[in-house]
Amino acid sequence: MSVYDLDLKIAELKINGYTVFEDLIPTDIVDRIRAAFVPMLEHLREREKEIAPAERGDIYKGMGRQQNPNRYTMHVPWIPPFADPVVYEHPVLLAFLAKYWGVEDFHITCYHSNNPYPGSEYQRWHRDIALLTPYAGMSICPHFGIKLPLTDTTEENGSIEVLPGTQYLSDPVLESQYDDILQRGSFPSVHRLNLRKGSVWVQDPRMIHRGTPNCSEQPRPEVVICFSRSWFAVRHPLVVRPDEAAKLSERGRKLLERSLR
Ligand SMILES: O=C(O)CCC(=O)C(=O)O
Ligand SMILES: [Fe+2]
Repeated sequence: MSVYDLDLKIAELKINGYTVFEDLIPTDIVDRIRAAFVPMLEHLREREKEIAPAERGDIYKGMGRQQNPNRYTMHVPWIPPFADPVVYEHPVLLAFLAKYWGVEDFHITCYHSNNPYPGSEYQRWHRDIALLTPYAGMSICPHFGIKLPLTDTTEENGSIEVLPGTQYLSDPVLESQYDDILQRGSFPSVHRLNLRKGSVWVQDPRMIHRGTPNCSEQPRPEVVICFSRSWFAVRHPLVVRPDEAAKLSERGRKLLERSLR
């Protein structure tokens, strides 16, 4: 395994609003997740012919929606091969989060995915979280998406586009205007995250970003495991079934203690 400079990675996350751990997960594990994931996503796609305001369906068969044309969100059930401790208990990721937050008692709170298909379009520029503190950018974020693309992400297949540094921008007047402002103004730091399969990236959900058109012939699935401080509430909390809970390691049980039913 490559060695990562965690202090430097934390500085990247703090300054840019994201950081990438290249080649963190063996690609055969990513392929195994993808092989089970895409059929479930296809099932959802067959069902979700219309753009829907809310996610629906059975979590084990494909709970999600068509969010924008040919772009699907889907919750991921906490079962193998999707829930793999090689990913969610990765020592580098856990050490990184413990170092960033200065505590060990953070939790896994959701498991979700973003999946542009051929024919998807630009999303609006957005954050994934409401402005937490208007007029005051908090230096520490209590909630992160740990994101694992299930394929290489490229200009062709709709890699995400980011505007680094905006995680601290806290002007409520600007919140509804990013699309217009970014189209008309000059923002040279805008760029795409083109990642090799096996890379994991950490996203500060406050950083402004958007999905882009997938012009390839294949879907571009990406799963996201949310890690949160113990006091941070999420909208769609993860549920871990008792039979899966019984298989957890001691660390896994602590990470998932809010989700055990
Ligand atoms: O993965 C992508 O293409 C971006 C999706 C996204 O930002 C969202 O749906 O909130
Ligand atoms: Fe987003």
